[in-house]
Amino acid sequence: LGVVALGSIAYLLRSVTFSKSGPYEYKLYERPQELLNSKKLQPATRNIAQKLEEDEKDVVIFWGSQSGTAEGFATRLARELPRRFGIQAIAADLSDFDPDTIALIPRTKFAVFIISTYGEGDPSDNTTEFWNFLHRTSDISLARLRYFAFGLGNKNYKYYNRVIDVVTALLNKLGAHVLLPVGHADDSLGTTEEDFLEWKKDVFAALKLELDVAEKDPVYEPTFRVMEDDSLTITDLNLGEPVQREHGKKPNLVCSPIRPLPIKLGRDLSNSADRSCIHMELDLSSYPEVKYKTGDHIAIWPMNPDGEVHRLIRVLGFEQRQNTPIVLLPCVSGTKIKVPTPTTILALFQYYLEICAPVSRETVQNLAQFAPTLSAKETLSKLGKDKESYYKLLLDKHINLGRLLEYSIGGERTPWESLPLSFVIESLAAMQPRYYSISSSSIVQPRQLSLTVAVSDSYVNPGHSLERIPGLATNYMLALKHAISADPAQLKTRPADLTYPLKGPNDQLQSRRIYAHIRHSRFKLPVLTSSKIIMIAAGTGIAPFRGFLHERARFKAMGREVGSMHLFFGCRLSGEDYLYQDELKFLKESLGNNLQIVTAFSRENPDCKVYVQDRIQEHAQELCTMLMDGSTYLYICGSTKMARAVTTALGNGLLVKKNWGDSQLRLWMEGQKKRGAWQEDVW
Ligand code: FMN
Repeated sequence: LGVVALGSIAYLLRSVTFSKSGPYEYKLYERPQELLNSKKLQPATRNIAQKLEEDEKDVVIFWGSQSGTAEGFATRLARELPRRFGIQAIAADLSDFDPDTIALIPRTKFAVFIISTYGEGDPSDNTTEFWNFLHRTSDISLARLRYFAFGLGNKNYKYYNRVIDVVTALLNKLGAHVLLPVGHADDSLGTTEEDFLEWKKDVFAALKLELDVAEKDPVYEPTFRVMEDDSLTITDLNLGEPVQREHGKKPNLVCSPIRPLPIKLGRDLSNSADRSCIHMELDLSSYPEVKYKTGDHIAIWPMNPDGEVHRLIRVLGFEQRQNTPIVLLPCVSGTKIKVPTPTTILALFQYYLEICAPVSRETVQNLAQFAPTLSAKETLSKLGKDKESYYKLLLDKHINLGRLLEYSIGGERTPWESLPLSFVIESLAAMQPRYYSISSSSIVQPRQLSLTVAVSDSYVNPGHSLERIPGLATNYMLALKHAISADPAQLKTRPADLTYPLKGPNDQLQSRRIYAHIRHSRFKLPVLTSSKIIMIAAGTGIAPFRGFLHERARFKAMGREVGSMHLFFGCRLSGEDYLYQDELKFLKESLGNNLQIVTAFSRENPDCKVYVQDRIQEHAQELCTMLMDGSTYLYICGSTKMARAVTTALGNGLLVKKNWGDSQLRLWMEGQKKRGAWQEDVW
C-alpha cells in the first residue's frame, strides 16, 4: 500500500511540476499534433562554439541586460542579419554559456557583445558570471576571437558605460580582436535607440566586407509561429502569472521567488493635490521562502492599464480572439521566446509585454509593410525615415504601439489585420519588474515589509496641451491603494483614473495581492550598531533610511550601544511631501541625541531654493571630520543628480579640510566604497 501511495503521490507531483514548468518547454512537443514527430529537446549545450557549429550560425550576439534594452537590441540584430545579409546569427544570454568557451569560437565566426551598466558601474545579473570570469582569468588565449561591442549606459551616472569598457579591455588583454571602435549609448540624452542604429550601420558595413555578402531588402520572417489551439483549457495556460528568469547554472541567490503577496495597508503620504506617494505594507507570513534584509529592494510586477490593452486589441482586430488559447512555437529549435506559452492575446498584452513603451523608429519602418491602407503605409514610411519628425511625434504624443497604429490609420476604422502577432511580440519588450527600496526593517518586521513609492507621471508637449505619460507600476499601485483604502480621507488626493484587472490572472491576486519578489542588495547598515552613520536622501530616497532608523531604535530599546545618526532629507514643502514626518518625530524621541535630522525644503521660500546638497555644504566641516574618523558610514539614496551634487559638496569639503588634490580625493572615495563605508542607492 505504501509503495502504491508513494507512487501515486510522485505521479501527481509530476503533473503539478510539469504542467506549467516555464515559458519554453510547456507541452510544445505534445501539441499541436504536427509537432509530435519533432525531435525531443536536448539539454542545451553551454559551449558557445559547439552551439554555433550545431545550429550553423556565423555570429553570436551576447547580451547582458538588467531591464531588457540590451536584450532587445541583441534579438533585433540576430533577426536582421539573416534577413538583410543571409548571415545566420543567434542572440545569447551571457549567462547561458560557459564563459571560457568563447575561446573556442573559430576565426571564421564573429561575436558581438551588447552589455549595459548597472548599480554603480556594475554588471547586470546575467553578466556577473562572465564578468567574474574575465577578472580572474589570465591564462587563456582569445586570439581567435573577433568581435564587435556596444555598451548601454547613462552619463548621469559616475561610472558611465563602465561594464562594456572593462569587458572589452579584458577581452583585448587576452588577445581578442575588436573589429570596430566600441559603441556607447547614452540614456541621459534619450538617444539609446539612435546610438544603437548608428553603431549597427557600421557593424553591417564591416560584416559585409568581412564576409563578402550582398545586402538585400529584408523580408519579414517570424522567429516563431503562433498557433491557436482550442483544445487547451484554462489550467494549461499562462494567463499572466509572472515568470522569473534564471541566470546561469547556479541557483538564484540574488532574488527570492515571485509570490502574490497580500497587501496589508496602503496609504498616501503626500498632502499634495496632484502628487501621490504611496506607503504600502506587504504580508510575508504565508511565504517563508520570501525573506528580506533591511536595505534590500522589492521588485513589483506591474500590469498594463485596461485602456491601452484594449486599444491595442482593437486596432489589431483581435476582439474576437483575445481569449483564444495560443501556442508559440520556435521556428528553429532552441530559440528562446520571451513570453510564456501557451497563453492568450489578452494575457500577452495585459501582463507579459511592455505595450506602453515608446516604439523604436526601426519598428515604425518595418511596420509599414503590413499597413492596412496606402495612406497608413505612407505615413509610417515617412515617419520611420525622418528622425526629427518621429521624435517630435514621440514627444508630443508619447507614441506606444497601439497609439502609433491608430495614428497611422487616422479616422479610419480599418484594423491592422495583416500584422502578424509574432511581429507584435518580437517588437515589444517583455514585461520587466520595477524595483523599489524596502522601507521597513527586517529586524523589526521580519514577516512584513513596506515600500515607499512616488506615483511617477511625466508630461509631454509642455506648454501646449499637456499629455500625461502615466508611470506603469506606480499607477497600478495607486489603483490598488484606492481599492483597499477604507478611509475616505485617504481618497482626498488624486484619483486613480486608470483601471486594471486587480484580481489578476485566474483571480490569483484577489483579496488585494500584488506579484513581487525580493532582490538582495549591498546597501546595508554597518555590522556594528555602534558605528556612526550619515544618511542623505531626497524624496522617496528616504525609504531605506526609514528601515535603518527603525532598526537602530529597536537596538537602542534592547539596550545595545547605538552610534550617532545624521539624516539629511530634502523635499519640496514641509506641509506637503515631508515623508514620514510624524514617524521621524517619534524616532527622534526614541533615539534622542543619537539622531540629528536636517531638512531642506526647496519650495518653501520662492526667493531662495534650498536643496539637500546645500545643507551638506553648510555642515561640511562636521561631516568631513566624521568621515575621516574611519568608523562613519555614509549613505546616499535618491536621484543621480542629487547624489552627484552631494558628492561634489562633500568632495569640496574634503579637498579644503585635507588639502588634497583631485586624485587623492578620488582614491579616498574609491577606498571608502570598496570597504562599504560609502554606499549609494540611486536611480
Ligand atoms: N549607466 C551607467 O553608465 N553607469 C551606471 O553606473 C548605471 N547605473 C544604473 C543604475 C540604475 C539603478 C539604473 C536604472 C540605470 C543605470 N545606468 C547606468 C543606466 C543603464 O545602463 C541604462 O538605462 C541602460 O539603457 C539599461 O540597459 P538594460 O535595459 O539593457 O539593462
